[in-house]
Amino acid sequence: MNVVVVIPTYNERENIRVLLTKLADAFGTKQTYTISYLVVDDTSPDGTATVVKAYQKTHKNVYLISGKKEGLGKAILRGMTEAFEHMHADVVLQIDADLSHDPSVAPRLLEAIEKGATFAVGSRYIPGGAIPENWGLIRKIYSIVGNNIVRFGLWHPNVRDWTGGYRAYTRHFYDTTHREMEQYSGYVFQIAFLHKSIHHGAIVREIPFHFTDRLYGHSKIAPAEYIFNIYRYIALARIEEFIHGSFGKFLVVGGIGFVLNAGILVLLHKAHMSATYANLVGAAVAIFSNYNLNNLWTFRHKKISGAGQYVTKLLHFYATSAFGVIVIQTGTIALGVRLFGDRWYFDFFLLGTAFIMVWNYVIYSKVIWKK
Ligand SMILES: Nc1nc2c(ncn2[C@@H]2O[C@H](COP(=O)(O)OP(=O)(O)OP(=O)(O)O)[C@@H](O)[C@H]2O)c(=O)[nH]1
Ligand SMILES: [Mg+2]
Repeated sequence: MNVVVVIPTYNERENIRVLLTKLADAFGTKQTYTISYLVVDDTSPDGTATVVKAYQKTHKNVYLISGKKEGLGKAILRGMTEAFEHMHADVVLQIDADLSHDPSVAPRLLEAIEKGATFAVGSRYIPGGAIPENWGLIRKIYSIVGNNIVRFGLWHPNVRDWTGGYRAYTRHFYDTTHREMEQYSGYVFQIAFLHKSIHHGAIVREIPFHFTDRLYGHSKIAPAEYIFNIYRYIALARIEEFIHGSFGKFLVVGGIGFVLNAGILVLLHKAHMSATYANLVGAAVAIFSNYNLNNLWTFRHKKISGAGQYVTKLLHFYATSAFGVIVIQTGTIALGVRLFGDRWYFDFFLLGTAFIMVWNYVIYSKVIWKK
């Protein structure tokens, strides 16, 4: 495993040497992987690069790239590009230079990757992790609430720490997301990268660590500046998921099924088949179409394959669809007509249809196409 530790720096003259030394101590010499360090400095006016260059004289595995200041997100992206495209990294470990991220935890992040995770997250919010005790109450609340807004807003309750930049990940997530990532900066960059990686199948493992305040230098990130962007990211991501996600596709597939069902009903009825039988044929064809289109498109990320599975699930699908139509939809009509009279039958047909849509979607996503 070829690991590149990416360290973004802006005015970290007092910290960078200490960090590099502590990381080297933490990894020791026993590890089974090769480790290089890549400092991504934005031509810090305090001369961080000079300190790094001096350090390089005695440490051959330390690299430096310098650029103009474009913010933390861009710096990390530049670091990833260099690491994955030019240094042939399999894994990037990303860590802040200000010693807020306890370097002794770094080997544990890599261990998680070796054990099968593809995205290891240093976490302040799981047992064993912590935010600084000396933070004022307001800052603590701010940090905890902020992370929970992201966690529940994006609806990934099992991942706790979204904004800390202490992580290790495999190259796949760089390959699949780096083009989109250019538009994000600051905390939103950290959130978006983790979120998009999860969408690309990341196996996330959180490793606890104690976050400490920086000892030297100044903070470059003004949290308030990013709050609006975080909300915007969450809102846009959710809208996009809704439109492009499985529910939208499920509706399109259902629409096609509806057209098939109605078309066959009308055609066969015109050919003198009784409406009941004609509708049964139409429904059977529509259900078959729904099953295959949902399998190939709506839930293709959880596609059913193999003949045995395919047939079993098809039978389940027919059974749950029949239950939906007979019990839920027809039941709603029967109950409605009984309570409110026959003239409302069509309204209850619509209500019953809405109920089956919910029923079907839940059964499809939670039972039939369960991962
Ligand atoms: N290359 C580069 N690094 C940056 C930039 N902004 C921040 N950094 C680095 O990114 C890391 C995190 O930035 P910090 O300023 O510590 O942000 P923070 O952790 O939210 O704030 P603190 O409360 O001060 O720790 C540090 O290593 C910074 O040196 C930038 O524009 N370019
Ligand atoms: Mg910091």
